[in-house]
Amino acid sequence: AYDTIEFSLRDGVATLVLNRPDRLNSFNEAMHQEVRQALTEVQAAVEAGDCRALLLTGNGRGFCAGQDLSDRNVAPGDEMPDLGYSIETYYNPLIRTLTALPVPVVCAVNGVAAGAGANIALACDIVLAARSASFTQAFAKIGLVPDSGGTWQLPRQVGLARAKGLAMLGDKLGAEQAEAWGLIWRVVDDEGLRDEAARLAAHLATQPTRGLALIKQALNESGTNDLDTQLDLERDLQRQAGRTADYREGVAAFMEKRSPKFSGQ
Ligand code: T3D
Repeated sequence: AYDTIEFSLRDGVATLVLNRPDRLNSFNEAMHQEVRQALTEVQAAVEAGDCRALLLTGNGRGFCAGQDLSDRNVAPGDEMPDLGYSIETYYNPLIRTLTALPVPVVCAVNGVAAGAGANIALACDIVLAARSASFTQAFAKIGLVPDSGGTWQLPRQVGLARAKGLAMLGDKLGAEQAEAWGLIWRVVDDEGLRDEAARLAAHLATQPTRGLALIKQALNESGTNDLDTQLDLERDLQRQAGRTADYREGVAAFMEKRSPKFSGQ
């Protein structure tokens, strides 16, 4: 029973829907708490083998407009909020949880993704966006710095020139341009987005998910490793992957010319 989100776990897929549509699903304290609680449920279900993919999306015409600014409107002379505390307590743990979650995280960006909302989407593993969706690093327009990993993700995904343009101008980047720039996986027609994302998450949940978790780890760590370190990491992860039941099943199915049946073990 959540108020600001919808959460379900079915057939190995956890679905978390941001649900404050009148505020474009911006984060207030209650939504932070509920998202955290739902992700704790996801972590437990992953450990129990009951969850093999997570789908994140939003209700209404926005995906997420970042921080709810009505909680930040202070009169001159009043004490300013400590945004570092908010980042440390809420946004950073959220990004760390999504990044470390050992199952694929699919994000379906159903509308505008602004501020931290944009960077939460970019922290997911496979990002689909509705054709009408857009991404904006809105921070600069109110005197802030991109957070939630934006200053790390953007230069890696689109290069420094485009990262600086996006971060300093805060313009809306349309979904098709975001796809063309390599910021997201794919654009989907608006009306098909939710179904397509659900299909993709359901498909991933039937795949060798321990292997997928190791792929996620390898690609995430490649952001800071040199080639030598990455080669060593690949060796170690391949050793682990090579001991999974799903690897044995994958090879057996190939040799027997049949479809594999993966268990996530
Ligand atoms: O503070 C900390 O804890 C530090 C962490 C910060 C992380 C951050 O995310 S900072 C950045 C915060 N977000 C923004 O600056 C984005 C603000 N919103 C916008 O720039 C625009 O709303 C959008 C570009 C996202 C969408 O524009 P548009 O024209 O499609 O919609 P709109 O009319 O501006 O918004 C619709 C409604 O949602 C509107 O309310 P109303 O007039 O219908 O009653 C608007 O006020 C509300 N809304 C949108 N974003 C927010 C919001 N209300 C509160 N906070 C928001 N972030």
